Amino acid sequence: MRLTDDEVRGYRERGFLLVESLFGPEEVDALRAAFLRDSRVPGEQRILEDKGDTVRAVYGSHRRQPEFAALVRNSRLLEPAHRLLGRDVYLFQLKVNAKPPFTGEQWAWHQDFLAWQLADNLPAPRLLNVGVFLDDVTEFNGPVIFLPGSHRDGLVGDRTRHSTRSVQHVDPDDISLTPAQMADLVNRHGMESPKGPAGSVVFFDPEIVHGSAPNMSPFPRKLLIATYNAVGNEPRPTGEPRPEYLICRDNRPLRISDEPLVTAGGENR
Ligand code: HL5
Ligand code: SIN
Ligand code: MN
Repeated sequence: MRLTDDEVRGYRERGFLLVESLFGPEEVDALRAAFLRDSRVPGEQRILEDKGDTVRAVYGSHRRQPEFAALVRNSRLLEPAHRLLGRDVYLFQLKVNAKPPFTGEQWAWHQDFLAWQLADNLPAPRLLNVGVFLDDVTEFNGPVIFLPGSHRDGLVGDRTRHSTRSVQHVDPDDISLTPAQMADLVNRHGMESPKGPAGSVVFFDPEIVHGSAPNMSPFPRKLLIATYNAVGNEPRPTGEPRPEYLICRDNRPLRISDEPLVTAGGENR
């Protein structure tokens, strides 16, 4: 999957790039089945919504489900990662934000790199997020909203306001931008929410300001986010590093492998 020069330019300027229907319906079915299986595995990697007992997010599914292990090496993700980061990359984090119908809560306005700088002492924002839509994303089911170009402001505001020495997952609520900051940012950058059928992919920058509203629709909005880090930009934790399911320690460069996602997990698992 080669990005065109125009697409690369668009990504650099705007901080995100939507490519519709990069994965086909059978591949999406396989990924959804793998997520369903994985969301039943109890453990710390599974985050529940505050109210009720629906799943908010699951981390590190590539460690348990072969479909996700295959996905992170697929050329449709890895080629753009090589192109946009300009060097060897490894998988830094993989999560699925589940946004279930009716109960999926908001993801507060934030910049990812702040979380990783505070919690993991990550040196530089040399990462790429790849969001894979596991459901159709519409205006109704809580699409991610981006502030185009906001990544070029760098980290916004006073980071000493936050003291995230979390050993667990950092919820965007913990590092959220203030209403005053958001009013100014939206005034300067505007807002845009990429939408499209399941199987579409949105590439986005670790410093772009983003967030999403609750899902009050009857439709799920499962979003997988694979985050690649440039080899050489590993976290330098001062204390105990965060658990492996959150922040991968295996920094060996990923090599492209287009093993089919559909058969990767076997038929009847
Ligand atoms: N939950 C992530 C982590 O690493 C951080 C958030 O969207 C990414 C801000 O704990
Ligand atoms: C995130 O930034 O990880 C959450 C975005 C979302 O799932 O809406
Ligand atoms: Mn985020």
